[in-house]
Amino acid sequence: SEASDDQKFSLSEVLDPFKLCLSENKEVYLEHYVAGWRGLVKFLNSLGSVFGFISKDAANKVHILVNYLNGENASQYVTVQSMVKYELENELVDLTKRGSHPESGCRTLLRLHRALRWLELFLERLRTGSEDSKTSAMCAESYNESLAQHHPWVVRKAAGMAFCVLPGRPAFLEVMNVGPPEQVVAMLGEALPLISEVYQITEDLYAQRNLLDLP
Ligand code: 1PZ
Repeated sequence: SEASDDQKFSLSEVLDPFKLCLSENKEVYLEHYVAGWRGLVKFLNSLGSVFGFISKDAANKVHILVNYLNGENASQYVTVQSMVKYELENELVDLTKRGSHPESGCRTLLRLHRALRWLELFLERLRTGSEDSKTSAMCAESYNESLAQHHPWVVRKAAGMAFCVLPGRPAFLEVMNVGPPEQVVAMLGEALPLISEVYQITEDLYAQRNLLDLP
């Protein structure tokens, strides 16, 4: 590749932030959560322009959250827990239908949160798959079990077509830029439980507050 080192994606750019996500009392730091997503967007871009419509949407959501992180109410956006509390108490969330807060932190993060479940399922399949297993099938199965349930037909159709052009497992592990396959597998094995925990904590919080269906 001709890309210089600082442009080249490495899997640790995604996994390290997710490792830093949890505070001592198990709150989710928004800054690290968003940094993990930045890494994912970069990775998706490195896979080619077919994924542009996906990475654009994710990048847009990352951008919305970064604006809150750097905005005048930044101190309310330190953790997902504090964000939820602040936005709900100040009626900054459209709860049942789209209204005056179409880009609340809560609804924006919910979209990434649902996609994180897809990621968890997909990376687990990638980790445990054999050399000749099809990443496109792993990707589609994970998608159908998670995100697809929240997407209209036209998005599911487009996603399905994008999955078809994914490279095989060896090439896929290669673009993650970690080293030999065993090393990628080890890194995934170490990071996946942490991603799961971040997912579960967010899921429980959203369920408790009745936010899982935000428009
Ligand atoms: C490695 C291959 C990557 C496959 C990615 C699998 C996910 C396919 C998702 C297709 C989403 C396409 C376009 C955007 C849809 C939006 O309508 C929804 C809902 O947001 P709203 O319209 O309510 O504002 N957006 C999402 O569901 C967020 C999707 C983020 C996908 C991120 C994928 C991360 C990939 C990481 C690569 C390892």
